[in-house]
Amino acid sequence: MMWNLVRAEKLDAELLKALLDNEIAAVSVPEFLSEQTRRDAVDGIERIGLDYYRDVEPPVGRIGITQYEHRRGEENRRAYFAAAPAANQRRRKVFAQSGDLLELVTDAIAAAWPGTVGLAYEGDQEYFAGLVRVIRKGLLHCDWAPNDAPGWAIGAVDAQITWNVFCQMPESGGVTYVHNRPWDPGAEEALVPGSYAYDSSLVDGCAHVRIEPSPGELILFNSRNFHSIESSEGVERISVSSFVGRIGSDLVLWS
Ligand SMILES: O=C(O)CCC(=O)C(=O)O
Ligand SMILES: [Fe+2]
Repeated sequence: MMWNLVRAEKLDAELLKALLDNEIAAVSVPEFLSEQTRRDAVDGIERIGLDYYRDVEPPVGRIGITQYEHRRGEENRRAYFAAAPAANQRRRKVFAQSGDLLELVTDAIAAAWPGTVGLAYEGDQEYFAGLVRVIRKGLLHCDWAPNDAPGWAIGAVDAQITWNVFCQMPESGGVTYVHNRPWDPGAEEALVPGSYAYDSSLVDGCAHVRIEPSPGELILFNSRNFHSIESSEGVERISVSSFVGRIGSDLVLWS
């Protein structure tokens, strides 16, 4: 298979395996959400309202919590698991009218995958998954739990993908770029001090895909690959997402 964006009507095991093994760049399921579901989701998000990330520039609005922000120290880790059940409850409330988008995507993946698929657990403590975000611009970064979450249960994944369902998109901009450049220890040399971003020289000469999401679309890609989101203006770019990691033959979800 070519390292390209693949359009599909639904997910299957072959596509998921190709993503996990970085044999294809991304999978798109256009019109994953019906127009009614999409509108109900946006209404639910607007009713609850957004918070903003601490110390992230440009600002990223969101509903939910992230492991990434709690990655350093035992106290932060405890705080993440203390907050996760309420954050999962809040997500269910946001999507009470539309149907829980995390559940929709989990079901679509579970229907495709031969192993177990579900929320990640740390012993008997659940992770949070299903982050709502408003991204004005996303700098070059990757999401790779063995590096971001050593010592956490998710740190044991041997492959990681991210899914995003797009609830609202600006008329122009907001394009996602995914580069065929998986994280390796050498990449840390390109980390910009005091930021989550990496220097763009890291992906010079690497193949990439340009993804222009439409409202209602589901996009999945291998998040170990470096990726960025072009700036957008006007109507907010609203997405819901989580990571999916492979541990043995099982898939676990978290944000
Ligand atoms: O919003 C996007 O297109 C991608 C967001 C992102 O960085 C991720 O899902 O890991
Ligand atoms: Fe990301």
